[in-house]
Amino acid sequence: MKKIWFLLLLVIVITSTVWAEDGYDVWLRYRPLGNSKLLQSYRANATGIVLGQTSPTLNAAAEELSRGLSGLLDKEFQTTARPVSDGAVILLTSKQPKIKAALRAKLEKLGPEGYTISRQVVDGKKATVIASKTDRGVLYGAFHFLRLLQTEQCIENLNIEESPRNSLRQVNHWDNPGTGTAPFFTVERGYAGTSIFNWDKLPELNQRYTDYARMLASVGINGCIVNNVNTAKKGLVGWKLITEPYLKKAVALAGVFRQYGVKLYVSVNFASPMLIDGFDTADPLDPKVQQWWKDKADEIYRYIPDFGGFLVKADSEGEPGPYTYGRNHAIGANMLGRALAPHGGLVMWRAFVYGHKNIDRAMQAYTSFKPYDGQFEENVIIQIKNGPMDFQVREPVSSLFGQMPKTNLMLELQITQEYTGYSTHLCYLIPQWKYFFDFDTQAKGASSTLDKVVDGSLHGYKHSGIAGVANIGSDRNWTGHHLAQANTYGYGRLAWNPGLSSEEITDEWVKMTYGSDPKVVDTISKMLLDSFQIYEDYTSPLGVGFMCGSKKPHRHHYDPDPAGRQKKYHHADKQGVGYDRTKATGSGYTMQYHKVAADIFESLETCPDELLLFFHHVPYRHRLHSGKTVIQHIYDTHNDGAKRAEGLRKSWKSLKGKIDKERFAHVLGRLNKQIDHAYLWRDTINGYFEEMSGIPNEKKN
Ligand code: GCW
Repeated sequence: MKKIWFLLLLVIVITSTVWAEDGYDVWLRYRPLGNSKLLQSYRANATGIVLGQTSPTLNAAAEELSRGLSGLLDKEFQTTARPVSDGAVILLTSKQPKIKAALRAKLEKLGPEGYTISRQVVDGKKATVIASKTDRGVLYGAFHFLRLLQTEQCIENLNIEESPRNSLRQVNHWDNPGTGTAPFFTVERGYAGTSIFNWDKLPELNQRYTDYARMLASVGINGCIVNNVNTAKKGLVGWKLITEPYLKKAVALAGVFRQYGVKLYVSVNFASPMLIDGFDTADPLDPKVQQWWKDKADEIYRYIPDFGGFLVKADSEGEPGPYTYGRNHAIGANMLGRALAPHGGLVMWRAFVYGHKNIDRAMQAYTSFKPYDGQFEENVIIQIKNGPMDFQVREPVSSLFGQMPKTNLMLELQITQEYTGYSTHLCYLIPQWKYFFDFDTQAKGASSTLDKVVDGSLHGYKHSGIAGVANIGSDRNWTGHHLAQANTYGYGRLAWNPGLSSEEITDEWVKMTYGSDPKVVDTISKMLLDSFQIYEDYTSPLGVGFMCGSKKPHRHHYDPDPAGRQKKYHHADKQGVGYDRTKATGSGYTMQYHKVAADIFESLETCPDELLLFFHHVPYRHRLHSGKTVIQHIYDTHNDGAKRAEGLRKSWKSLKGKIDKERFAHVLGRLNKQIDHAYLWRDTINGYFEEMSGIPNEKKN
């Protein structure tokens, strides 16, 4: 009897370990599907995996399929080289000699990362063919195929053609390499533990690297910048990554990434010749310095032949740059570009440059870069944050987009929630990013939307794309908040195709991560889709931005501190609030946009409510388009926003029993904290404005 109990206990322990929902598997959970009718169809239409060629990446694709199909369909899957049986899933590239001419032509057209998934008769058997010009494309196709099953779609008549809109789809880690303990391994603005890159132990690898690469590939990310753009601040040693001991370590990481189609890049310090080799200058026009970078590039490529290139923060927030030598950004960036060019490497040079105390910060990226449009090397890309300030919950799109027709540009988004509630608040950022993509820069007349600038089609850029500052850390669930995984997922999906809607992406992610029960899907989707507006409402509506603190006792960029931000940012006084950026009476930032957009922002009549206080200083009783006064809008949004945060918790609680205990409890804990903090925000902001304006809130809270 005792033995039976013991065995039973063992079974329980084993199964609960196998199915422990700790979030590690993110959206690649591959749990058995519950829908028996679909399961039947899937089992008939996915019977085995056929891979006639091999390569590390193709093997990874086959392994992923086998892992995914075994899990989802709850049966063993084998990969064979042949023969094809009914229901086979065949992986092939254009290198396969027997491939049909029409398919080869189609794959050529879809480019190096495109793929097709189609039902075909092969050797007299009905099969699903996942094909691409390259191994990488096949891997993306395999993930796509799995996604179809995870989201319970019919796979009987597939005829899919896909290729990414953006060629560069990168994650930027603000991770601080180091050896030993703190302050190393930290992640600047990271809220999910320490860095996943353990430079102490590398080149020793661990499973987490592979699983991270799988995660990136599953959403089509093809570049990873592994260290912080701040490379030498406060004892940081990121600048050392291009020295021999670290390059030897990086080789191992690059190998894991390569298998999954992800290129490794590093952030470099502009003064590297001084830091690494004791030079007395880093002047980009000094031939010794130029030669140093060329030699350095040669050395790096000896270690990593497909190294991606450099990301650079120069002349910004204390990072060194060409200004020290009286040189401009083009001269600085081009020196690095020339060093990398023979190897096919790229330079992503950031436009996050400000520092003039007397010039509106919003204007400075444009003034620092616009004059040099057309002067950058063709392997240099200017990487611009979405807005002119700094990842605020609401900002207009940076004026620089659409103003650099002759220079490769990239968009930088922030996945990590520096200004949007850390990993405590639920703030789903896809709607925010969609708002940016849809902005019409008017660079070539109407319909010159940001997504077309960024994908390179508007100006015919040679290189362009998107970078997202990662929210990944060593926490078991990668992102701290389980639901923040949706931002990582959505970022990748949007980088691949900015035309996807928030709803489509949300639906996919929820089904893949929490299953397809309609109540679960509807509830979590709604929570996610509402969360951005809710966060904006109880923090900083009307585009006012920077209501958060920067000094103790306030947690940096997290707690409310409107008083601390008055002078530089929101300019609230007894009469009104907002930063006047008009040409007529303010800083004139509006004039950095093309005329149609400039006119819209310049005029109080046409400036959209959500950006009003970004562009205008208005009296508290100014009426919004909604008919409300500004002051009452501030009171109401904060009040309603905090209450709606409580609504998020109510929705989540309604899923009790429908979601595994671990994730249910974890998210509930975060929501509890979010609500308390939302009320703190409400009370601080409303109290501040009530005192400042002397106008009481018409409504009781
Ligand atoms: O938003 C600010 C952040 C810094 C960051 C900087 C940047 C990496 O507070 O932490 O530094 O922007 O983007 O360079």
